[in-house]
Amino acid sequence: MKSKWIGFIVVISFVLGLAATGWTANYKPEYKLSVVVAQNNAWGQGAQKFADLVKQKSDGRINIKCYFSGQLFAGKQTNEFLLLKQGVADFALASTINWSTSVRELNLFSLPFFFHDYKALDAVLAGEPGKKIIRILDEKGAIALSWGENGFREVTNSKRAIKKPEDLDGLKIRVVGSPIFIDIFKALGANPVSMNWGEAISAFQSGTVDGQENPVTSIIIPYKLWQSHKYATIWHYTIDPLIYSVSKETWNSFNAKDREILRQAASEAAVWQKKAAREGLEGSTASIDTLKKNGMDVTVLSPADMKIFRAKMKPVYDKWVPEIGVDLVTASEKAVQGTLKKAPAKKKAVKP
Ligand code: X2X
Repeated sequence: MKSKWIGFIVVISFVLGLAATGWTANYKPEYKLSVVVAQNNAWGQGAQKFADLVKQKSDGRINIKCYFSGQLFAGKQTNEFLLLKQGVADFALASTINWSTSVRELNLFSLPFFFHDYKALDAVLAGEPGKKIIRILDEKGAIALSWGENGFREVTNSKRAIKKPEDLDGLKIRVVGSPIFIDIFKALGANPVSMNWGEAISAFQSGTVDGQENPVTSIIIPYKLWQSHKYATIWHYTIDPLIYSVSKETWNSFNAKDREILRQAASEAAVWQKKAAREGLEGSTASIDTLKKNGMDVTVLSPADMKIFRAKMKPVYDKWVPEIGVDLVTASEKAVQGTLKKAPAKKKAVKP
């Protein structure tokens, strides 16, 4: 009888002890986080930052391992969303471009010359369009915890300076395997080829493609693309937000306290990551200077130059706006316009 009581007390103390440490039976020893790029840049480092914060805030109970350079999807980056849903990855710090073949609304960010500055992007993400996209992702099986950033995408190539659409004529440009990019570069007279990032790096080195498009601070500098490309054109033609995300199945396995920890860690990591992605670009020319210092010939398009490129994009808009959703594009346009409004003129002092 006595030993029965002792056994009972031991079991109860064990359960209470585990509850105090926050132990939950169905937690995995390791959660997998997918990242397309290496750890040599703000994107990869932002993923690691999130994993570190989660570990620290959960006292080591939630252990996220980052799989860099597309290790989880064997190179096919446009499969990332499906792999997250299938449980190959639990988490991702994902580019909207790579998910846009699974979630068509994400092509919004690839509409050419739609977001002209960070203010426009921030307004869309913080406003109703951003919230709508988060709801759509949720319906499709991914919980978006916060927005990170790869950045405005600029074009580099080994052949010539691109100042007007004709300069792109016949250039073989590597793009991500997302159809809107093929349409954009075809409309500009180039010869786009889709390729995964891993293969793209060797294609730049061997010269099997003439050029590519990616953000300056996040990709062009850390990957030292000046080693293959002499010319860069800063044209901000598309923007590439990142999504700190978790599959719905994995999300549902966490208790409320740990979900809060994940949200907190994702918003803290995102603040750091976005700042790092904008470093040397926002209110600074440091990143452009780095390109020049490394021998690149940099063309910065003026708003008037960009208008000439934008005028060529009509077929892209005609095809892709209905695909993305007219309502979503219109609401985003409104948010962008809102950022252009001039501050109200100061009232003139009334003379006595
Ligand atoms: O493949 C690219 O160009 C990259 C790294 O920017 C993305 O994953 C969208």
